[in-house]
This record gives sequence, C-alpha cells and structure tokens, in this order.
Amino acid sequence: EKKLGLTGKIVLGMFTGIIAGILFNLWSSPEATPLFHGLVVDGILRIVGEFFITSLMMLVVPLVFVSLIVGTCQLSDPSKLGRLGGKALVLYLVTTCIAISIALTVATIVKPGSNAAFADSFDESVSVAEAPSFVDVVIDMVPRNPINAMAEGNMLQIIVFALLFGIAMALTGKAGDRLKGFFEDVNEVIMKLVMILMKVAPYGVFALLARTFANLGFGELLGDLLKYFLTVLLLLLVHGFVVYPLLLKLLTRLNPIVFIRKMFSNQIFAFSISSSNASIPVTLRTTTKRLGVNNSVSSFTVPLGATINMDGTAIMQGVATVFIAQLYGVDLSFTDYLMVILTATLASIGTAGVPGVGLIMLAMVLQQVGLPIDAIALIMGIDRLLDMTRTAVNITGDAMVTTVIGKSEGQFDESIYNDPEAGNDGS
Ligand code: DAS
Repeated sequence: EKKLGLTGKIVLGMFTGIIAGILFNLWSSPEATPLFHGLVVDGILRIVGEFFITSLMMLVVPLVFVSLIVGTCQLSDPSKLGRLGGKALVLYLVTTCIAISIALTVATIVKPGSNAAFADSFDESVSVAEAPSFVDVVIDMVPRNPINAMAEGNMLQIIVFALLFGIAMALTGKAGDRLKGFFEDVNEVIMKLVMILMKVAPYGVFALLARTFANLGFGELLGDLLKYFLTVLLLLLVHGFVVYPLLLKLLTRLNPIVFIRKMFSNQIFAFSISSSNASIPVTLRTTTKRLGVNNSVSSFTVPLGATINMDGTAIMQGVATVFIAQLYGVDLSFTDYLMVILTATLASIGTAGVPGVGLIMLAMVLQQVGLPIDAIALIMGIDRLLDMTRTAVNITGDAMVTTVIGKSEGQFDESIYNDPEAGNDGS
C-alpha cells in the first residue's frame, strides 16, 4: 500500500470538505434541520476549524520574530540586508502592477458589468475602515513599543524590530553568539509545533471548507454577478498557475512544474483560511523545507510578502473597478487606469493579509477614481469564494518571489527543490 504524503492528505481533506459542504448546503439549513445544523455545521465543524486557524495564528508572531532574528544573524554580511530588501520590494511591487494591469485589460475586453442590471437604490451602505495613507505606513514602520507591536500582530513593525535586533546581535560578539544559539533552538521548537499542526491540517482543512460551503449562498452567484465572478476567478487561476510559473522559469531557469506541485498544499491552506497572515507558518515551512530556500531569505521575504504583496487582491480590485464603472456607465480614462494601478499597489502595502481586507482596499481605489464606494455592497455577497482563491494566489506570489531571491542570493538548495518528497512527510 502506498502511503499518502502530507500533500495527498490535505488534497483529500479539501475535496471531501467541499463535497460534504455542498451536500450539507443542499440538504440542511438552520431553519429546516436546526438540530443537525447546530450540532454539526455550527458545532463540530466550527470547533475543529476555529481550533485549527487559531493555533496557526498563535504561531505567527513568535515564529516571525524568532526566525527573522535567526535569519539576520545567518547573513554573513548585514549590508546584504539592504540589497535583499530592495529586491523584495521591487519584485513585490512589480508583480502586483503586472497582476492589476492584466486584470484591467481583460476586464475592459470582457465587460463584466455590461449586461448587469444597475441596482440604483442600495439598501446597504458600506462602512469601510479608513485605509492608512502611504506616508503614515512608512512612519509607522518603526514600533514605539515592540511588545505592543507583537500584541497587535503589526507585521511591518515586528519585522523592523527583529531585523534591528538581529543586526545588533551579529555585531555583539560573544553575547550575540550565545543569544544566537538560544534563538536557533527556539526557532526549531516553533517549527516543530508547525509540523505538529500540519499533521492535523487535513482535518482542519476539511472542517473549514465543509462549513464554508455549507453556508455559501450559491443563488447569489447566478445572474448579474456571474460574469464578474468568473472573470476574477479565471484571472486568479491563470495568475497562480501560468503567470507565476512562467516568471519563475524566466527569472531562475528552475522547473516550474515542481513549483506548482510543491505549492499545492500551501495553496489549499491559504484557500481554506482566507488569510495570508495566518498562512505565514506554512508558507515559511514550504519555502524552506520543500522549495529549498535558506531561512536567512525566507524568514524575511515571507512575512513581508504576506503583508505587502497581494497580487490576487489587486486582480479582484482591477476587475471590480471596471465592473462598477460599467454598472454606473462611467468611462474610465487612461489616467484613471493608471490611478487604479497606483492606488491598488500602494494600498496593498499598508494592509495586513486577513480575510476580506481586499474590499477595504477596494474602497480606496474606487474613491481615487470617483466611483461610489457603496457599490461594494453589490459584490460583497459573493466575495467569500473569491477571497479564498485570491489569498491562495497572494501566498503563491510570496513563495515565487522568495524562491527567485533565494536563488539569486545563493541562499538556495537545488537538491531540496528537485526532491519531490522533501518536506512532504510532515517532518
Ligand atoms: N484575504 C486576504 C489575504 O490574506 C486579502 C484579501 O482580502 O484580498 O491575502
């Protein structure tokens, strides 16, 4: 009997979860089968799913802090950090620009909003949190109080503090060396915890997806929003499975099929928990143990990417902007398009990768080009599935860029990359 590897089990968890969810959806509802729904969908499935997500989130802050300190000390020359950061920033911003440009072009051709009936009176008005300005984001990167930054899970602030701490440690000689050993041990222990969580991941993924699909309103998908939905979905799939692998091939000459195969379980994770941030422990593990990037690069680029790089989100925003403009009969000028690209890219920097944040950023984009933000209410109802899918794309972008930088910095083990079983045994 051939043993299913970790990936196989997670894939199985996904498919059975989706099927079970659809069956529950058709057959049960809080009104028709209150006992079953309360006990299974909102009971067992919710408990298992929430346990799984929270335990992953529990690891994010300590893992980012510790692994980044270890990573910084591992760099033989701290001045490399500047180059590393520069490369990461450029690649993250450029991939986002590419994503949104493709989305705007395709949406303009497909015209997702052309046949949709214009809902001229909205019952719901959308209240969106104010997105931070770019200047504020930059000023805010240095934490006034690092403990507070950790308590709030402010990723950029944690990154800055850990980097400075790591650099100081590398410069401190003996004391720094002792601390380095300590942090390396802590890092190993937390990675072990990640691994233990991976073992229950198939059940967690099953529970999350079964519950999501049990509660999904499929009816809303039909009709006017279908074209919008399908356009975004298709673009996301093409970006994740074609654009990234091509870019990887172009920039590293590595076999992109290996990348697609190894990313799959990671994508399922992100898909089921809808949060790049909560996926950080898994993405870190995939990039180091499965793709072969050294921790000195991935400990920096992965959390940074989860925070500032959201290509899938940018794709949704591009299509949504064109869709809403068409609904309102507004013609977007070339300058408007450029404005959308600029705002969507900059907006992604200051917002953390958590469920649904893409819609908040969309408000910023719409405002820039003078479209009513209340229109977000229209697409909110069908955003859940798109949110899940674009999160999977977002973390794939992080992993792709991490691999490119790892390879170009010589912090990359090609034998791990080419070993199909590397890191697939849950160890
Ligand atoms: N779900 C988000 C993420 O974590 C972003 C979004 O809402 O688009 O990547």
